[in-house]
Amino acid sequence: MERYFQQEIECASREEIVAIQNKKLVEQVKHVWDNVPYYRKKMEEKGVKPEDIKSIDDLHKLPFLSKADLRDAYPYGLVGVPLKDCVRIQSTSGTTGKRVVAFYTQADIDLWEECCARAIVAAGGTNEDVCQVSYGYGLFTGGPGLNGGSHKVGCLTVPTSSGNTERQIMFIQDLSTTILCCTPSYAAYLGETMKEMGLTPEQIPLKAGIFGAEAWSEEMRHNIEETMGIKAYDIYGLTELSGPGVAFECSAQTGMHINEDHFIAEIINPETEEVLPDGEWGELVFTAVDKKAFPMMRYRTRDICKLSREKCSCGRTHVKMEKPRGRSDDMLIIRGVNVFPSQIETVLLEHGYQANYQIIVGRVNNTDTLDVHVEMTPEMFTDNVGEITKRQNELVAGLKSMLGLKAKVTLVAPKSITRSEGKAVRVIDNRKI
Ligand code: DLL
Repeated sequence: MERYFQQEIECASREEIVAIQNKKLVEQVKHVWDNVPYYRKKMEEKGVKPEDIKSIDDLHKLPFLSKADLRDAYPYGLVGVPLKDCVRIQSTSGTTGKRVVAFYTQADIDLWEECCARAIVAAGGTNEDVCQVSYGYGLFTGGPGLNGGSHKVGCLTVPTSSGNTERQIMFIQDLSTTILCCTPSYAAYLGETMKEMGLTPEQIPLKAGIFGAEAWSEEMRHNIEETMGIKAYDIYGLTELSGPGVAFECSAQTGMHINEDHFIAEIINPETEEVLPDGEWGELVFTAVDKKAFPMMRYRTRDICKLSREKCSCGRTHVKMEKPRGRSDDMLIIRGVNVFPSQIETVLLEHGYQANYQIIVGRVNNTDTLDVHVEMTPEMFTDNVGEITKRQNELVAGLKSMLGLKAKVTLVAPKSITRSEGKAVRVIDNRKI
């Protein structure tokens, strides 16, 4: 039987959801106009006044916010309440320019943790569960967000943070952890290590995993589910909008329900900024209608995604987003061809490899080069040159048909690519240096 953390809102009718969104949007626009001069100026430049926004049908009139705005306004320029009312900051793991710093009131934290609690309950969590949070704690939102959600559900919470793989596995075994929360790449690594230790799925007490913070494929999900004997659920979020829990997967596992009572989603064409109908791929844009300390209006996530309003078997009524295909800023342009790392990963997994690879892009004589280093699995490991060449050629052909590009593939020994305890680093683009 499906269980919910907040059934009334998670299963509300479309009319109820729209009514909530309309009311909250009008209030939030007024809040931002009165308290965030940076955004008020953007509205003035676009000729929009708070009274022009009467319902979500007027959303398109509002200006967008982008990462560039966040950098411009860093650190306090987008804060919507007096600093004495803020109780926390969190920050992104971004590596370019200034990090994004997001602010929270206590109420903002409560609603964030409730969103994470909805995700944990959707993955089968109850107060009988032991929930190990192996996302990083600190500025990164993964650890604090799921920690808070786990408390709200009443799980026995094990705040291991990321890293120290042997200790993670020791706690899973000793405390009979039932729910594991971490990045999918770290989950794959934990699974691989457990397998090496000779643990079979039956010997692993876990029943579910809540994995997100980076793109991962269906094949990777199946691998993790098989090695650990669990059901693996996706969870999505970003620091600007609180952190994890903006959207989460339910038992149907056909997309993630967006917590629409807090976040209004739109899909736009990233080039023209035109709003696209449900079902079309484009850039995901969110308006956070409850968060008061860091009220993001029409925030451009850069995540390439699509929305679906098909009825869900779980009973939840909130719109679903598909697994993001990648980020528009992750997209590599190689010899003029758009390449997403997720496409390369799909080919590797289809050929029986695991998601342990690195993409190295370079430029020789003004021509882009694409090198893909892929780990062999222990089962396929060999030093037979003929066999390795055959396998490499198969991957070159697979990549050619997926991308329309010739890549150089190098098979490397198992475990030779550095593992990540947080988000995996898959791309090295030497062209920028
Ligand atoms: O990654 C928040 C989070 C923590 C989500 C733990 C889920 C679990 P940021 O560091 O700000 O926040 O990075 C946000 O990560 O715009 C996406 O590009 C990517 N991302 C997050 N979740 C997923 C997912 C956290 N499930 C950025 N699938 C987002 C694909 C994801 N990409």
